[in-house]
Amino acid sequence: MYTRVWIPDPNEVWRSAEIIKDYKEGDKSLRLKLEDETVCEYPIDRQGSQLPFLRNPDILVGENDLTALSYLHEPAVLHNLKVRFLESNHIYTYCGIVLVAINPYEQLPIYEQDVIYAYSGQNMGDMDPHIFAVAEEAYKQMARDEKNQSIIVSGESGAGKTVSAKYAMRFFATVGGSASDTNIEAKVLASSPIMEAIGNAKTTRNDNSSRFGKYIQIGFDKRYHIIGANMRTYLLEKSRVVFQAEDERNYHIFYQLCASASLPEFKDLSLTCAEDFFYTSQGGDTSIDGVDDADDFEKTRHAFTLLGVKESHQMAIFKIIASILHLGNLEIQAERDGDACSISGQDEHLNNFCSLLGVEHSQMQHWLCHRKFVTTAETYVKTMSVQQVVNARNALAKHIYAQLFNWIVEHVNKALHTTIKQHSFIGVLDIYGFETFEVNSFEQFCINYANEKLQQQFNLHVFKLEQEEYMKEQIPWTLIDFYDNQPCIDLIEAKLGILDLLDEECKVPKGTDQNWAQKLYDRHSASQHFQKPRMSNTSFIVVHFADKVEYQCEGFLEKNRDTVYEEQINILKASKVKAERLESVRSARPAVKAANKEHKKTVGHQFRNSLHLLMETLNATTPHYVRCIKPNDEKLPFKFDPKRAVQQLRACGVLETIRISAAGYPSRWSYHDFLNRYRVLMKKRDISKNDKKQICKTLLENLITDPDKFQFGRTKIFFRAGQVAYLEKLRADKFRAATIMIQKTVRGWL
Ligand code: AOV
Ligand code: MG
Repeated sequence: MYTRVWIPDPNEVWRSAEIIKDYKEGDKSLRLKLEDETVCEYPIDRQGSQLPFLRNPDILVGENDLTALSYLHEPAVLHNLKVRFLESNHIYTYCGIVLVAINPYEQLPIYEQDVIYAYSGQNMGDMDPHIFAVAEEAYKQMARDEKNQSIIVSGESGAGKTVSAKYAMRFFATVGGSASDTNIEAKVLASSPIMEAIGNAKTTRNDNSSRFGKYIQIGFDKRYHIIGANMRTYLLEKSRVVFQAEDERNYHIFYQLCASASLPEFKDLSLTCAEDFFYTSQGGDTSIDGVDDADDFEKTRHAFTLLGVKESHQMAIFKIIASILHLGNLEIQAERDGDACSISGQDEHLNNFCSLLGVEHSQMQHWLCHRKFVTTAETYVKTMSVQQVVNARNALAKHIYAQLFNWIVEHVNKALHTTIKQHSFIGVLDIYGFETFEVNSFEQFCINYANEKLQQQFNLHVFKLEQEEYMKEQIPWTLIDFYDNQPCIDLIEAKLGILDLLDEECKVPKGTDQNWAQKLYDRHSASQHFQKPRMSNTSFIVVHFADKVEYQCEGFLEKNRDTVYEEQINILKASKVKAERLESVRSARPAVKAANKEHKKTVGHQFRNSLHLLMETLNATTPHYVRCIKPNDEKLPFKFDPKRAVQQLRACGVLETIRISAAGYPSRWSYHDFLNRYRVLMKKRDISKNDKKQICKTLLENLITDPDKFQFGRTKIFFRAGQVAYLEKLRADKFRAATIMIQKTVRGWL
């Protein structure tokens, strides 16, 4: 039998081949036969260190746990996932403790209630890999270890994180359904459509992309029934409220409301279709294939009602949403030489904005176009240019939306709150995935920074767990090093790192994005994770664990400061609308005032703190990891693009986990299973012995000469990578020899 290998391929990433001439030391190439029977010479360097990766024996292909593979390398992992996905439509595969989930882009009949019941109470290894199996494992461990659990879902934009998180929550709602009639499970599930309406939007990557991070803790009582939940959210992408790139949309709720504008109860909102508003039409296309915004709006309202948000409060929410749309349509006219401008008192959108929010019309008209400056000596009012007015107006719109978002989160939390004592919780983390666009700004920087932190949490945990297993099995083990992304995290968050320098530049009165860029170049050019692009003085590159990303500095300072003009806020505060939900909009901290104080916290600073808190929380729980993979960019069902898949496997740390496993003992068999499979390699007199452990020892010491290749644990035998393949070959040879003998005998008879 020829040695089967993988060679690199520009399209398939890895391609199968056979070495048809034995390799001798000093050979400059290998003679290979490809699958299409062509023969080629494959160049290798003199030491033979570039020998191609070896293929796994066929018995291992299609394994539902990648760590069972004997050769653990990228081509093996990719091939195995592909075979499972394309040949048997299996979207889930384990990679040790990680569940890999490939987005099928097709509704599969694997999520019904009876499937939940089938997984409930089962052991992870006994069933096909599934998100329900991971959820069950978390539920079981919560009870067994009396410890809080987390399900951490990651993967790039559109990979299926939000869908996975929802299925996990559905599992808990079903198996942890309470006996009482509080309907708490339904309420926990109802939080999803609400949060998606106000925090998800269509991007070029995903029609339903989460633009905020979410950690929802589901609380259980002593009998492990759901008693309530609490949600924490992370940095909403506010810029989307006022700007959408081509083919993208604003938050769904705007379109849902516009699609229902003709309903009699919404007459006062003075809305028309989404094409008519600047804040909802910049992306060009206001619709999403397969989505009916009016239908979805019904679902959003229903969810609000289920959570106990009164009709009057719902109406107040919709009024605020509508007011933002009117704000975006103001007609701002330049005056004098362009250093002043005005908005007509007749502007219908200004009228609508003011009446919807109950704010004073002439005041608003004035302060949208003027700014007050306070110095120690005097207070004076200045006019603003059109651009300044637009910026201030946009800042106000973003501010109102963000306050509304926070108010709704608070309200959802109130509805899910319980006074019953919580025994333990399971947290489900669903954040925005790592992303790179044509133009990357502050938002992408924060999103990718969050993913960098999560990756580190993952590395530390996987290593710790792996090494603990060796201790438990009493395997001699010296702690080993692993790839640590701490240097990249330091570059971002340590003293005088990117965020620190950004905060400093924000404090300098005449600070600019450009000056900040210069300071970054001066300070960090030596860092391995930082690069200055050759052709640009206004951008910088961070070498993230997942990919290199170039960030445009323009706008960082403004987004980090996040200021809104005090005068505009003051008018909102004086709003005559008495409904409670405006409270938060009115009592919003006037950012300018705070900025004048020295210690106003910047967005970057707050985000860093909230991530630290998140890590603390996660580290205090037992984590369960789900890694989602997006198999193609066209959103086609069961299409597997190996290039895209491999890029994500590299990025999301699945291959890292494999590497970690490869440094240790990736394959393990219980003594019992090992005997069953390799009985054929044993001598009769050895098998008759009673001590299974001893039989295995005798056998392996005979078969594998290098004692470093295996270890005997308390209950399992541990193998280094490649050993199971070797044993499989011996086993196959043995069978072949037996077959030949039988054939000879039979021939002898004839
Ligand atoms: P994301 O959360 O990972 O992206 P989603 O969970 O929103 O991605 O998934 C994107 C789309 O893929 C969904 O709207 C579904 O159409 C489809 N999909 C995902 N998982 C499944 C599944 N298990 N079965 C069927 N279809 C699925 V982002 O939020 O953009 O990072 O910020
Ligand atoms: Mg999502």
